[in-house]
Amino acid sequence: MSSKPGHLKSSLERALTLEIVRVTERAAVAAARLRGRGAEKNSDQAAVDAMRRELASLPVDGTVVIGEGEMDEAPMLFIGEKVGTKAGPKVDIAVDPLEGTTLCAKNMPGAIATLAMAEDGTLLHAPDIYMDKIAVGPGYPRGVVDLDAPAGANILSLAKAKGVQPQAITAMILDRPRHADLIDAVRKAGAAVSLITDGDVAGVIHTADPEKTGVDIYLGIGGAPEGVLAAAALRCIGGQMQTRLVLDTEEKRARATRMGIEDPRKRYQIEDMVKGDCLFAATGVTDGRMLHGVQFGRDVIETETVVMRSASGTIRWIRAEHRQPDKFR
Ligand code: VTB
Repeated sequence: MSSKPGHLKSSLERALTLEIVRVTERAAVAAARLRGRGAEKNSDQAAVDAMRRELASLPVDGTVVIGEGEMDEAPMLFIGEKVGTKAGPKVDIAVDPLEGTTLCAKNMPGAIATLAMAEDGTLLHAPDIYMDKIAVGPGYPRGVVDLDAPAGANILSLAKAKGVQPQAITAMILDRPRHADLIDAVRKAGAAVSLITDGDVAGVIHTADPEKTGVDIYLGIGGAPEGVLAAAALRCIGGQMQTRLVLDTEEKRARATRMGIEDPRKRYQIEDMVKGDCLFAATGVTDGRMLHGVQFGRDVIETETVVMRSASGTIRWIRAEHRQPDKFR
């Protein structure tokens, strides 16, 4: 089942699922060594270095489409950087080696190392700007919530579809002053608000399993790159997500145009952000609702990773015990 260099396969090879786990594990361990040190830049850099090193040996012909920034501002994992051995399928890669740098620096819950991979040319090339997002998990009729509807109406519609009172709905929202009205509207509709300080990739993913996470809906404005990563995860698990880039200045509109975005007002669905088959992986850096963080034992390092594949819809939770801690150096 190995593919020849340059050969484009219709679906991503199954074996790559485990390969990408190694990549997010390495990044998570590197960042976790600096947990709680108040060192945002250093922990991010450590995660970037580790991820880049691992990506170099991945059997793909990859291009980073969501990365650390545009070429002139990021020396590593910049948008457009080629990664992998080239002996494998042509793929788009989205990375956030440390999603939640502040969470890691303060050793607060929810920092992850994450990566998505999709067939060549199928991931939205989103500039590093804001994106308005709404997401719910699987099992609801299409269009149950609408990015352009008032928040209260979305809560009521979701509650009805779930067969509960709005009081039984919880919305997850980033704790930012820009969300004051949104938070008010959700509470007025009767729902509870679960605030997070950072980490909206995980925030969106929480909606996929409300029984476990207690989160029914994700709402609000966060990073666009994080939006594409989250969309890749939901493409694998199921669920609905609608987004729109926040292009509120001429400069941002110009950047978006340069990245190939033709309609600045476009409302994206999951399949507009991730057009084909994809894989998604995330490893916990700090403990979170979704994943345990890295644990450093005397002779063993433990990691927990969730990895998903859209072609089969399989979600694997991989608890790894690394017994040669030196390999992480
Ligand atoms: C979110 C969150 C990230 O940025 O995307 C957020 O998921 C949005 O930016 O973890 P602001 O902080 O400006 O609101 C992060 O917090 C950091 O990348």
